[in-house]
Amino acid sequence: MTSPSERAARLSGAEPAAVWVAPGRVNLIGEHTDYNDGYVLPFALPQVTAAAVLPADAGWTVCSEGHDGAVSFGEDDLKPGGVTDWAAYVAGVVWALREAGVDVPAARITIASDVPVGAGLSSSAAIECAVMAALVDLAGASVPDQKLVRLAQRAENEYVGAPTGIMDQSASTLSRAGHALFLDCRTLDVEHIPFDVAAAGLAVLVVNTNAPHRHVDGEYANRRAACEAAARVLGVAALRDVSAAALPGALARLDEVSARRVRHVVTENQRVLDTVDLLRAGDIAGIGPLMTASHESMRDDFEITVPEVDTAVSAALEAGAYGARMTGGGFGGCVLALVDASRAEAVSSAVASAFASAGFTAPDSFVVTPGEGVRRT
Ligand code: GAF
Repeated sequence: MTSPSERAARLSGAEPAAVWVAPGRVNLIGEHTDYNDGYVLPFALPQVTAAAVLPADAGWTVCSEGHDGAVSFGEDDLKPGGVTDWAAYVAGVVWALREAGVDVPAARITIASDVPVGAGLSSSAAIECAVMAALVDLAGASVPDQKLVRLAQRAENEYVGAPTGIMDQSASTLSRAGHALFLDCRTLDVEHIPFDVAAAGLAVLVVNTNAPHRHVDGEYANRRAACEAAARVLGVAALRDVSAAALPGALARLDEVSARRVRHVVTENQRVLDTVDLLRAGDIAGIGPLMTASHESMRDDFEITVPEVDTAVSAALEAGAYGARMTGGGFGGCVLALVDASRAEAVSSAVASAFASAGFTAPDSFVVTPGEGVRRT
């Protein structure tokens, strides 16, 4: 099968001026910590979205191999709500760049992708980051990476209207092959942590549960609002400012549900830091229990899992995974399992059997290694 960049170039109908690809991501650990100014540890997937761009006479036209017909928009549409549905991710990028003073030339933009959509693997950020890099290139502009990340997040938050944090755009832009991206979401400081699972005889298995996303937008916004409300009650700028030592005192000041939300965020931040310490020491298998503890915290305290992901985690652990957890925003999506490389098939089969017994739609499983962030092809 041809690559997304080849397909995007072919669909363009003429030789593109530039083709950029940006990856989806998995998050090794650190869920719902990004909008609390905390820590995350994602890595880029080998699967990418490609954006091919060609200069045009006026306005912007977007085509995607995943959607029939082209969507065109002009300057008058460059306000939140001006373009809706899938093309909003592209219009939002044009809008955010222009808001930042980049003179985005008229263009025809063609998209092709291997990142599964609706699976919590950050297909939205992959589109945003690929289109942003391609348009900046076409404009002949120079924009620092951290600024590109902020602008892509702005497109998603303000133009598309999804109140997400900064993790996905950071992972898609800043990741390095063979490394996990340790990101401080307050400062945007990054450290590339070597994550060579294969050299350790291990593998990261992604199980796409294929569970339909349930109430995902409303529930995500609701969790974010609960965290921000709790931070106000506790008198801190963000939950990042509640240390593990201060947690018992903080919990005593909150109602029962808010206390569980806060406990997830504070303990999850600590788990990211502990995971990074273990990886720095070269102990990859040692992070397994932290992954599983993260899952239990998402299931019991943050309440963002669904039966399919809980079943996938339990089945993977029973089949010998070192650790397993849901990755991404929740309410469906994918599970990561850290396994011996030689056991990847067996764990994948065990999860499939557990799904069949439970009457769930069959899952898809695949092994991933950390890929490179956004790049020109
Ligand atoms: C989604 C969001 F887009 C991220 O910002 C992050 O909050 C994640 O859910 C949960 O960790 O992917």
